[in-house]
Parts: sequence; structure tokens; C-alpha cells
Amino acid sequence: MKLYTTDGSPFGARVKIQIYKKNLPVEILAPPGGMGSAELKSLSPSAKIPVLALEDSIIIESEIIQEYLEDKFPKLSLRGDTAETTAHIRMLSGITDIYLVPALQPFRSYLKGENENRANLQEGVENLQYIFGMYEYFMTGNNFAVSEKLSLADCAMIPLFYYLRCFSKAVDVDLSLTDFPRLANWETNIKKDKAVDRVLQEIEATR
Ligand SMILES: N[C@@H](CCC(=O)N[C@@H](CS)C(=O)NCC(=O)O)C(=O)O
Repeated sequence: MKLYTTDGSPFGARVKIQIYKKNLPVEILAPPGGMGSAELKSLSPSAKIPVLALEDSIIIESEIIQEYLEDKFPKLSLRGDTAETTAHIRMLSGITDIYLVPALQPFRSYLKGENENRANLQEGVENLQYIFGMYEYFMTGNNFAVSEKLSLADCAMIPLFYYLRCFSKAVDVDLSLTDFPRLANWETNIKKDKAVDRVLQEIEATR
């Protein structure tokens, strides 16, 4: 089984945290031919990473790859112990994919010089406050997003929070979490997990 990704990809990063945590037999490789290449396009119609290559098929979309890996390798589960806890974990992953990922776009565009209007950034900050409120409401763990062990929610969230911090520093906007104590506590404590720390260091090395 091969995972094609780059160290800088937050979507690849969430899968790598799972692979390292569970010590899975998955070889991690750079995308064939590199990003945007004909080889990557012929491997996957989305031409995006991560791609999980099985014997005779591929799986795309980081969340689906992660769910597949949980089904395939249930030991040291990153799901909940009950259906309700698993639903909580999926809500937090879902908030990340559905709300947080698009909410980072104005910051990315601003940094790329595609949009120089700081008013859009202010709107972006307000949108992030709204999203932080959702996390705060649904988080139930202390050191982890949900309960007391690493879950798929932590894997999905932390690489995006890493980039959120980079963007807030680069564009000089205040994204402090004073009004969101659970989220703030999580952001500090989750980095103590060895698999999380390893992946964050790998992202950091690309910058
Ligand atoms: N929803 C996808 C997002 C994947 C994605 O956007 N990957 C980026 C790298 S971080 C990519 O491959 N971008 C190349 C492109 O859009 O051409 C997932 O969760 O796997």
C-alpha cells in the first residue's frame, strides 16, 4: 500500500499522523512526476494528493482514505468507543473540511497577492471566530479533541491549525483563542503527541 503525498500537504499530513500513530504498513512517497504532472493525472482523475494506491485501485480524499485505513487496520482505533463518540469525532472532522478549509482561502489569496483588500481579511477573521465557536461547543477532550485519546478529529484539525497560525502571523491578524478555552488548550496539548509532533516537524521542514 502506498500513500502519495508531499510533506507540506495538510491533507496528506492528517493521513500520515494516522499511519505513524498506528504504525501502518504504508509506504509514503512523493506524487509520481510531481504536482501538476501528467503522471499524477494518470494516477488519479482529481490530480490531487493524497492518493492511497492499493494493489489494483486507488482511494482519494483524505477523509475517505482515513476511514478506509481504520476499517482495514482497526487496532489502536482512532474512532470513538461508542457510536456517539464516533459521531462527535466525525462532526469535528466535518467542521474542518466543510468550514475551516474554505475559511482559510481569503488568507491564502491575500498572501499570494491575489486579493489585497484587508476588509476581506477582517471578514475572514469573523468567519473563523464562528468556526472556533463550533469547535468549542463540540470538543469534549482535554489533551485531545474528543475524549482522552488521539482520534481522526485531531488528525484532520491540527495540520490546518498549523497553517492557520502561519497565515495569521504572515498577514498580522489576531486569531487568539481567549474566548475558546477548550480549543486553546487542545491546540497547546495536541502537539505533545509524538505522531502529531513528527508530522508538524515534517511540514515545518518544507517552509
Ligand atoms: N479534499 C481533498 C483536498 C486535497 C488537496 O486539495 N490537495 C492539494 C495539496 S494540499 C492538491 O493536491 N492540490 C493540487 C491541485 O489542486 O492541483 C482531500 O482532503 O484529500
